[in-house]
Amino acid sequence: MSLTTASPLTAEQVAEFSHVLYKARREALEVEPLTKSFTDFSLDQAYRIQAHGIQKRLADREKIIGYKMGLTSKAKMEQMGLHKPIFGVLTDQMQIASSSTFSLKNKIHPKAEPELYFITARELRGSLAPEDALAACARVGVALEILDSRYKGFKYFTLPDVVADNSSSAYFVLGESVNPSSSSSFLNLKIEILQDDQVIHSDTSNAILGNPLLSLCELVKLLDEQNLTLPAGSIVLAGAATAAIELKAPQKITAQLEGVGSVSFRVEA
Ligand code: OOG
Ligand code: MG
Repeated sequence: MSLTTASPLTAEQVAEFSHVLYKARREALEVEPLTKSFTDFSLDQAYRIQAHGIQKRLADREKIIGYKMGLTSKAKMEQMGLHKPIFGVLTDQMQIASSSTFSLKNKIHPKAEPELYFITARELRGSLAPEDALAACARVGVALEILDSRYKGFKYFTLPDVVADNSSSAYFVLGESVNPSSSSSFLNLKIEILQDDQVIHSDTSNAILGNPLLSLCELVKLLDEQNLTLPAGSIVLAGAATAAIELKAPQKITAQLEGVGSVSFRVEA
């Protein structure tokens, strides 16, 4: 299965595949990876399927409020067996208030992971240096991302499959944040995920591409490849610093970022 020889998808196939994933999400059904049950396709084509799925959500009156980066740490690359940063789109329907309760009803197989987030103060485009990214950040904070892949057993095997599925995104919770006056605001900070107040995974913020600002730069570069810019006021999840943990009820999930603060939610059946 070589990605370079994948034949282009027709507009009908893009619409069909995005519909399969849309229906799986809405009905909390698992589906086979698209590259397994249909045909092989490239990463570029996967972003077309992702964008088509986002258009369907916009038609459902959702609004784009930011982006998530994925596979930006070794721990995540190893957990998923995939080794290249990717992005997904965040809509307002995906955001959950901090300290709220998350129901497992109508979910497939959700997992949580600890992340840093940025809120940008101005539009960003093209190729950026970390200092440019820093200068454009209004806030940096700690977040929990709740992933829920639409693929059977949370296994998709190929990057195009996960990208088509909006990079497994489902929900996210933003926690405490600071005004990043310098990059020391978030370099080399301990970041942890806790289950019922017990630390399950721990690493440092540098686990994210060596410097989480590089995740923001990478997102802007990936968007530019599709002639897109990152609007001012966007929320950007930088990608998990550690592996994700499965959600089960009852459970309390917390993420802590040294010197910045924490975020948590409770899981109910
Ligand atoms: C892909 C999404 C990865 C992250 O933070 O690395 C991601 C997945 O794990 O299914 O969100
Ligand atoms: Mg993530």
